[in-house]
Amino acid sequence: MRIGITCYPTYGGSGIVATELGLELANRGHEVHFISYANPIRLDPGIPRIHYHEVEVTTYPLFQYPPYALALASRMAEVALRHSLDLLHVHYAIPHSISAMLARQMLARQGRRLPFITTLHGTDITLVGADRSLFPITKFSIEESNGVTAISDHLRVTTVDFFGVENEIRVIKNFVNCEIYRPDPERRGSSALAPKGEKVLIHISNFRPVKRVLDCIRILREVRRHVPAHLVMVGDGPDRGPAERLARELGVEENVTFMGKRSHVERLLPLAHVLLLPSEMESFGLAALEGMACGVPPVATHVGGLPEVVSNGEDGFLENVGDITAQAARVVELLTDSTLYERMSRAARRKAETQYCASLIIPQYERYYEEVCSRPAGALASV
Ligand code: GMT
Repeated sequence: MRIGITCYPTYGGSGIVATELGLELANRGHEVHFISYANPIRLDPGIPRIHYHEVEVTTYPLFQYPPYALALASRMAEVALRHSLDLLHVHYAIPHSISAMLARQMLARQGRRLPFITTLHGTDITLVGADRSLFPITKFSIEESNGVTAISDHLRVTTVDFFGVENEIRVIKNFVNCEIYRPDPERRGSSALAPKGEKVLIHISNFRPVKRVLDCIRILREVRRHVPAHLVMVGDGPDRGPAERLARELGVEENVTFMGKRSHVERLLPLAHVLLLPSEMESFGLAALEGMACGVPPVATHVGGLPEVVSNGEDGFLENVGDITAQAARVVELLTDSTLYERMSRAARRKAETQYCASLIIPQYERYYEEVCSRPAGALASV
């Protein structure tokens, strides 16, 4: 098939899932066209069957806000016509699905069909969609999509409850490439991350408030009362400064490394012992899955879709949001009980392999594409 993919190209789970999906689809023989304002972060150049089309947005003194959604719609229509795309697959509802809807209408004028699928990732529903100014258009964008997927059962139920939409929302869970993300027990605790041979804790996120990155610093301080440990913070965002400040205030700045943005986290994860994910909300928790594929058990929070990914006490631990004492105690348990650690590390890898490998999930997207494209034209809303 010829598929157009649109996502936020910067750091963030939805962009990562969209990019990895495109790479996997190209690997399976599909032509994949990324349409976005920048090259997606994990997309290296020169990959066969992967194409990138930049969206340029005109600035004009009259425009206080550049009209990105409209420029994107124009580019989608242009790319779809020129490359005979079979469908568009947009990640994150706002504004991508509205742009896709406009592109579909533009092509319909020329007698061409261009169905589009919207994949909901979480904050597009729980934060952006929940905002009063965007609620009606988010609901409309879901209703207008030819197909809608959600990355967890939890997000599907939340979306239906919240918006009262009646169209089917197919759950296709996030995935991980189990060949690229794999354990490397020999290098776990490598001096590259822990100069003094301490145990290594790792956190990966976009450092937005919803991730509660400050809790990672507090957890580290608690853990260090029992076990020598070093915390590696990967990513960047609004809470990086406050986290650095807190590390200084708590006297653990020497024990935390802020690495900034990294595009190859599969090279760092296998070097860590435990992954921290103390989020306020996660519709899925991709970082937890990536860690698990590398045999790194997550200590995370009991929220959103995380219980679908992490089986508490089997392949990781889930505790209440903000309960630093409980989360730190779980980390200490893992770091001091090698039998427990090995059992959980193996179970985490096994879960990723048996339930979340790209080879299991990508065919679900392929079947869904076929299904949406083969529906009779009348079944395509507004076409
Ligand atoms: O968590 C973020 O701030 C980024 C956000 C995104 O859309 O980029 O992540 C969401 O999508 C990820 C990929 O599907 C999920 O793993 C995250 O759980 C989800 N984040 C939230 O629901 C807060």
